[in-house]
Amino acid sequence: MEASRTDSLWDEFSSALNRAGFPVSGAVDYSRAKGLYATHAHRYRDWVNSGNHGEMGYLERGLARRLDPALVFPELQSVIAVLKPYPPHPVGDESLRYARYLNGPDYHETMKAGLEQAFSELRQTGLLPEGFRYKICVDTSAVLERTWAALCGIGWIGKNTLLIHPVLGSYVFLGVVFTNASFGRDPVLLKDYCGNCTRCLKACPTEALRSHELDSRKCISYLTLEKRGEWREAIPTSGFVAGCDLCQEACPYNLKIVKSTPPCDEASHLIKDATVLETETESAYRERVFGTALERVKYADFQRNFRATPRGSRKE
Ligand code: B12
Repeated sequence: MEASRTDSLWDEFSSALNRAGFPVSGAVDYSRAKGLYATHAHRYRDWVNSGNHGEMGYLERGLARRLDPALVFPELQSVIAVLKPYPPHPVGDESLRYARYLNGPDYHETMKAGLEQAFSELRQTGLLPEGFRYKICVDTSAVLERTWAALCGIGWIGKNTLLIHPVLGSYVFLGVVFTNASFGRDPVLLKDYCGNCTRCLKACPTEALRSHELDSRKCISYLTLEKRGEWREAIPTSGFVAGCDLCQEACPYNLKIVKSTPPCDEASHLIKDATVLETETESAYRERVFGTALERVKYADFQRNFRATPRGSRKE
């Protein structure tokens, strides 16, 4: 396809994505990004080989597919990346809190629905290329979402390993779409604006972060969300019963967005009343987390997290 046609095709896609709730999107042709992608996929391999993934076996099992994205989507021609901000305000306080991304419906569903909506609109208006096929990946496939998002130019990878958008910060979900269409686009790398700042590294009480790399085994988010069973040693949970935002809270790019975003309600499934959690049964827990991203955390592990916060520090 000639350059002006692929440019206008991408303009149509990006407008439809914007209307579907994704204020920032980008695209890159796989053939043009392959070399750069490979560098980061190799970093991923080294990261897993050094054991940084802890017990997240799916990260090990998906290694070959991450090294070769065509194994995930054989017709791969281009990759689209989108971001969607989530409420940047804290949920709870230092005695008992949840990571912000949990404050709302399950993002796997909402991101997928938004992307489907954009493609359906493009189909209805006859703007989808003939034979257009795609695969939506939101935490659901062996795909390096942050790497693709960075290659599509929708943010840079910060020292806390999160994708940071210069205006929207890092309280954003990512979605990646593999497609069989070409948009004729080169990788666009945003400048890394972290500079000399090391606030996120210092904010992590377990020293899980090295610059641009995370040791999951020490990360409170991993320990509260992904690690099953007993913790080998006590961790300072800082009140987090599910997930952790300490390395994001410290980021200057997020301080700005918190100030400029009006407060929103806290989802009712994020119970912060310690007396309720103290006696919550497994069936009550399952009912409250059903259909939310918190469903990933099993009852026994949620109770483990809850009980790890020193009772005395709780504000009743
Ligand atoms: C496994 C996982 C975790 C693990 C490991 C996290 C980690 N840092 O690796 C745990 C459970 C700890 C975790 C925690 C969180 N997660 Co998580 N997680 C994932 C998942 C499923 C895979 C990430 C992965 O492959 N990690 C392995 C490392 C090595 O890969 P990577 O982080 O992608 O890093 C690569 C890039 O950074 C790249 N790279 C580095 N520098 C550069 C520079 C350039 C120019 C380029 C091109 C690439 C590049 O190289 C690295 C190696 O390939 C992704 C979804 C997905 N499929 O990608 C969500 C995802 C990364 N998580 C997400 C979120 C929201 C979180 C939490 C904020 C949740 C919370 N509040 O508790 C925390 C943040 C903790 C942190 N500092 O990372 C979002 C991140 C959004 C964002 N703005 O970046 C994602 C993308 C899910 C989504 N679809 O929105 N997560």
